[in-house]
Amino acid sequence: MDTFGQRLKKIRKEKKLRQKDLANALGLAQTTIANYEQNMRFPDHKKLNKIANHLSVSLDYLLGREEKNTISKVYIEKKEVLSLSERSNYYLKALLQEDKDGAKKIIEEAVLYGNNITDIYLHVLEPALKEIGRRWSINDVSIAQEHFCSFVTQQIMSQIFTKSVTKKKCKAVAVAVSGELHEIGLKMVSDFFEMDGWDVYYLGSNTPTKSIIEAIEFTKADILIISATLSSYVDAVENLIKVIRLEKECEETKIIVGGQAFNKDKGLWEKVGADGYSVNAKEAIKIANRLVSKRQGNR
Ligand code: B12
Repeated sequence: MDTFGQRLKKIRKEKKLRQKDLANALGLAQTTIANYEQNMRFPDHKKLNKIANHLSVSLDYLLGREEKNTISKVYIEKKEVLSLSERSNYYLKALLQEDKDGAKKIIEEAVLYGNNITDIYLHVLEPALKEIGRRWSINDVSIAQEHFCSFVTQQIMSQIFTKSVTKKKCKAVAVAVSGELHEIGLKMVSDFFEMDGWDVYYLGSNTPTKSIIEAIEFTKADILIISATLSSYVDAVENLIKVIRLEKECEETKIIVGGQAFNKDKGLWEKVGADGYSVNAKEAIKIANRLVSKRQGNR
């Protein structure tokens, strides 16, 4: 593996640039480039990004951590550090060009620049998925593209997700009812809980009522997280909550609901008999922590 200095020199020479040319283009002194190449100095993250952009290489390649320059074709055009919404647009473009490696790089770089995983979920991945849905509804994106984008996004989420080191001793079960196949929102909420120190028993989408009740009983869950995207499953959510409320062993469990079906009608969560609701994954944690501490206070 090359060091950063060796790699920089190699790329510069491949591009037939003199140290002076590169220095001028980046607004640096020639001696700075010479020092980088001799590993005497190391650029800060802004300069590193500038160098990578100017040379059209990925950060991993520039740092000598990768043997191949895997930078996204669409990403090469960008010149500055991106905001999260710009990053979301690049992510979407890469996905729609079936550029899986490029899409991953865009997200990995967001992590490298110190963005919170939660912000990347909410402000990069979620808007990109919603835009894909919008384009699908006007026949601008095919079903195959939509499936591919969902798959890559789930892979990326597993890749960047980091569990909290501090455990809270709080347990949650996460589900969507039978028939409901959307689960990325539910997974995001579950990951947020885990990052907050919760232990989540994730059952995912399309889960039968009986299995949900069994899971609550044996995990002794503090919270049940129910996600619904399609309004046609709201009745099933209401029925599920009714059944759970009749179970003696589930009486300590608080229930929160969310997802696009509930976001459309802000009062719906109360009508289905839930204990709480929130519009997104970040707020869901606050509601759950509040419900659990209230319950512990009542004991
Ligand atoms: C990917 C996708 C799919 C994938 C799902 C893959 C998977 N493994 O999840 C597949 C291909 C299976 C699919 C199928 C269908 N889909 Co679809 N799908 C989408 C798409 C593009 C993205 C969904 C997504 O992940 N969004 C991103 C997540 C992060 O957002 P979110 O779910 O809102 O979650 C956030 C919050 O709501 C909240 N939250 C979520 N859950 C919970 C729970 C709690 C407790 C709390 C507090 C908060 C919370 O936190 C999350 C993070 O902030 C959407 C577009 C869209 N607008 O979302 C369409 C979309 C949801 N689908 C739609 C449709 C119509 C369908 C189908 C009926 C299509 C068909 N004719 O077959 C089927 C239905 C399948 C079924 N029975 O469920 C429509 C729904 C329209 C409507 N108004 O109801 C949409 C909006 C597309 C569109 N613009 O028309 N779909």
